[in-house]
Amino acid sequence: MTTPIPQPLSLPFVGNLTSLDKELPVRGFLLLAQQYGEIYKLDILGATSVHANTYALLNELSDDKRFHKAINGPLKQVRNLVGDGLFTAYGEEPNWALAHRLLMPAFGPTSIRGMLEDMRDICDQMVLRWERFGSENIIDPTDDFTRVALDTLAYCTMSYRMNSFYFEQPPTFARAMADVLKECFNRFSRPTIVQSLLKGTTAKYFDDIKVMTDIANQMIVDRKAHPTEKKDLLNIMLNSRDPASGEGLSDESISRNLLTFLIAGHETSSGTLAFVVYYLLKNPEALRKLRAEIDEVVGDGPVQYEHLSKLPYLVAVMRETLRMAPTAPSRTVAPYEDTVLGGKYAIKAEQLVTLQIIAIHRDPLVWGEDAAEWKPERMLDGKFEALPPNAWQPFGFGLRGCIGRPFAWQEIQLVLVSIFQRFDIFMADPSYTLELKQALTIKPKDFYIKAIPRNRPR
Ligand code: MNH
Repeated sequence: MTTPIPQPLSLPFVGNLTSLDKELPVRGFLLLAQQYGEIYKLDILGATSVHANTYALLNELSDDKRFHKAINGPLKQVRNLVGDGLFTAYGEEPNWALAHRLLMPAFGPTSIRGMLEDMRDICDQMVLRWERFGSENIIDPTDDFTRVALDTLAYCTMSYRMNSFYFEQPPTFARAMADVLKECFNRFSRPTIVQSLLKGTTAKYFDDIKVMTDIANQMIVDRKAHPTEKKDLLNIMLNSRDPASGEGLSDESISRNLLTFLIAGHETSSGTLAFVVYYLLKNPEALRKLRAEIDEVVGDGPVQYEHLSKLPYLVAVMRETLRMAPTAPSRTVAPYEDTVLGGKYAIKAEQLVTLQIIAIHRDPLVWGEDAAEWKPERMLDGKFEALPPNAWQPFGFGLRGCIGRPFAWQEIQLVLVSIFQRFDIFMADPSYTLELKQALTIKPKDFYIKAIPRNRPR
């Protein structure tokens, strides 16, 4: 016997459109999870989506044999830019498997370790900026972290200097990318009829896509004309061959993946940095503990690779932040075949099922009654390792899980250590409490800080 999946009252023509929160989708989904519990479905303009909100369902849905990643919504629009690049490829597209095999080692520990100096180059630009700003200047950390993340990616993947810290306005590439991503989101939210009327908007969208694609293609042409020994991702992609078939990546696939790393890697990382700073400022005791750990392990000299594995409290802070504020707040899968979920909900083959990770990460059955509180201690002393399987999932799952995780982890650690080592940081408005903004990812909204160079006793 199966049970029907609950659904909010559906209106003629628009279905459940009114249940969506257009400005801040996660807010709407969290509300629906409170109202409907573990699962609900929505009909939006004729398309049905099922939404899962508990750990039990997440664990069942984390199974590459029964479910595959679905490319839908804004993600499908992102294909206009990067096509079958790793992030947006359909699982059956041959370039996904080839790029996955060839790129896994490129994102392995040795390779990422080799990028530390390039990451430091960019991080130091931000630190210097904050130092020169002085203590009275108000800093928009979300904005500066976006510059760090984007510049780091461009530099580490293709040795391209975006130089975001040198300009008030974002560089052409960054501007085009921000506009394209925003428009991907808008295109997905608009009815087709409205979309077809927006000729100018569409033309600009494809112009921006061309701006970005031209830069990536030019990188490949330049590198082929002037080869270097550097082990950036561009060289790795140009030189890798599949051991089995001897096949390499086509120039088009390399270009698409270069752009994919910039897209998949910059907002997720920068949002995480901003959330960590927010939670630390809200929890002075945690900040004090982190400070003590950094002072003891790193001191006031440059962060070395060896330090990064000796910062358990920092790791707990990052894990807890990604639990409370997973910057990619949901992911969508579909079953290969008709199936039954949770022993009672019938799901047809290829029915979209969205995992509301932000809601699932607060499931009291896993995280306890204080699940809605930020407490890094719950990730310490083997407690993280003892979590039930798949309970913590900010980086997705399985075959289609995040390939950039070690890259992001090292970069975030480097930036956090560098700023808390050197600055006393305060909220510009001490009464600020977290508000979110959302495009493809979530970030803190209207969050501002001050950074005062630290006066440390020697
Ligand atoms: Mn990342 C996939 C989260 C940093 C490159 N990433 C994913 C997924 C999540 C995710 C979730 C799975 C999405 C899905 O199932 O639809 N990623 C993050 C977070 C951070 C992050 C929270 C930082 C914090 N990601 C990065 C960085 C890079 C990167 C940095 C690149 C350097 N991510 C990817 C790519 C994929 C991905 C590429 C797609 C992998 C695949 O499908 O084969």
